[in-house]
Amino acid sequence: MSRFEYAPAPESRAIVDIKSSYGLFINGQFTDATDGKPFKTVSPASEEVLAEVSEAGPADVDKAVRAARKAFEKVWGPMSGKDRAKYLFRIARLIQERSRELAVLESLDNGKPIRESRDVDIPLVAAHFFYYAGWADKLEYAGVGDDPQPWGVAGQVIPWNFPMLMLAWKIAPALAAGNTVVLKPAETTPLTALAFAEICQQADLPPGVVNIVTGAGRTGQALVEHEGVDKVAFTGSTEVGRAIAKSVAGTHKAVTLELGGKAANIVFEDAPIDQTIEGIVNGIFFNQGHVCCAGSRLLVQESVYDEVLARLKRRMGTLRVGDPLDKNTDIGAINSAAQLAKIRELSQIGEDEGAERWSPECELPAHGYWFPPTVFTGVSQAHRIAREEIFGPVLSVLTFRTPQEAVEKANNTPFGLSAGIWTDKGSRILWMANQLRAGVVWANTFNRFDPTSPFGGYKESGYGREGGRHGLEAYLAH
Ligand code: TAP
Repeated sequence: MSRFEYAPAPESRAIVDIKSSYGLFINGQFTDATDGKPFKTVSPASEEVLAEVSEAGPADVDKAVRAARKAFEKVWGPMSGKDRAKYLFRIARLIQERSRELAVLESLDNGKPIRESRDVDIPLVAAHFFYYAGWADKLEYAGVGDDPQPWGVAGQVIPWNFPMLMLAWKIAPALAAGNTVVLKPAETTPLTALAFAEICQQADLPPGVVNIVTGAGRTGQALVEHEGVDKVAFTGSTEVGRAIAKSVAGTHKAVTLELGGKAANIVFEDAPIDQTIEGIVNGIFFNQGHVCCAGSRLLVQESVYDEVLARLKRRMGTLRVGDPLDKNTDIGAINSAAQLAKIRELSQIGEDEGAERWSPECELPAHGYWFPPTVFTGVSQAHRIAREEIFGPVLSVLTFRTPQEAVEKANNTPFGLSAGIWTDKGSRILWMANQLRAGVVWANTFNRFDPTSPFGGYKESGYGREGGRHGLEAYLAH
């Protein structure tokens, strides 16, 4: 594969003002960490250092939790739902006003295409704040009884794949329900969370209601283990989720976990073919496949296998990989060197286990972390690429003959986050949706998100729901 030099478009860089260093956001102020060294956040597309960010140690986490507790007891808890809503609406509007800047910042720090951060991530962030603002004065309808009460202080830990959207999924319902929060963004993508901290200042949110503690895994661990935290909300890997569940077991803390997935995207012979090819592409290549609910296992009915594969490969040949800030880019940069290594390793294992690997001809930039869109055929259920989450632009294709066989293969995974069904028959959609052990089932579409709709998994994909009324309920004591 050839390589070319990538330089970010200067006009896009001009609309964001990235500071050279950032402190932690505690009690309404940016402050230096008392212990821990700063770390660098880099653009995965160019490997250029974007900023230095403070790493919060246990003493800083303690300060943040205390600030959140005080704000909960003195200000946010006693405040009426109607008044809390005013702050949330204000935050939503500020996000809309700063949306262009936030989209560029997200693409720079994460590597995702600007078309996605501009048209999907940031609009959904604003939509979540608007949606939950509307709930703040209607908590008695949240389904937890007549006298719903917030837990208190929520400790929230999020991953790097949708940095600001995951923040919105966590912070908007928590605040609407009357909790205060301490949130730790992922180490590789802290910048939009810090921009959100500025937005809290702009919105005059009372100090301590939102606190942002940047750092690595140990910062997250200090947060979830802090005894002043009443509710833990985590999104990330099943491995870390398991460790968190163990650490909170037997404590007073409530917990929700959104973990990994290995979704089946199931194509029947009567599926509308053009729409289906777009759905397969969107299912696995959206956000470079860094999506917990990605359609990473394609199950195709044998009778249409040849046609689907031929058309899929043709479509993959038109995907543009490269500069995340170019509006024509379809696939941006892999978020980190570590994630790239993981994708390479699992792809090599796929080849070694006998599956056939294919990628279209594509030029990749000389610097940064890149992986071409890839499809594996001849995959069996025992292959690791059919069982493990790759979290990259890599699709494994399997076949089936009958709907029953499709269900068995789709459910043959320890995960249970999402699934997709492509067929012309409404009755088959309903039958399949009932058989599939997946929290979210899309029919004739994929990767569609909406703040009104609950999201979450079965089995090793975690427990609890985010989004919709269910997402609010998770922040209220029963
Ligand atoms: P993780 O390594 O689990 O990291 C997630 C977050 O937890 C990061 O902020 C991380 O900090 C922090 N963390 C690491 N170790 C911790 C510990 N011992 N205690 C507390 N926090 C800790 O996952 P990742 O690599 O960032 O994300 C990829 C994984 O997340 C995939 O498996 C994916 O499926 C899953 N994911 C699931 C969903 C949903 S909605 N189910 C959504 C997105 C991603 P650092 O950043 O410093 O490591």
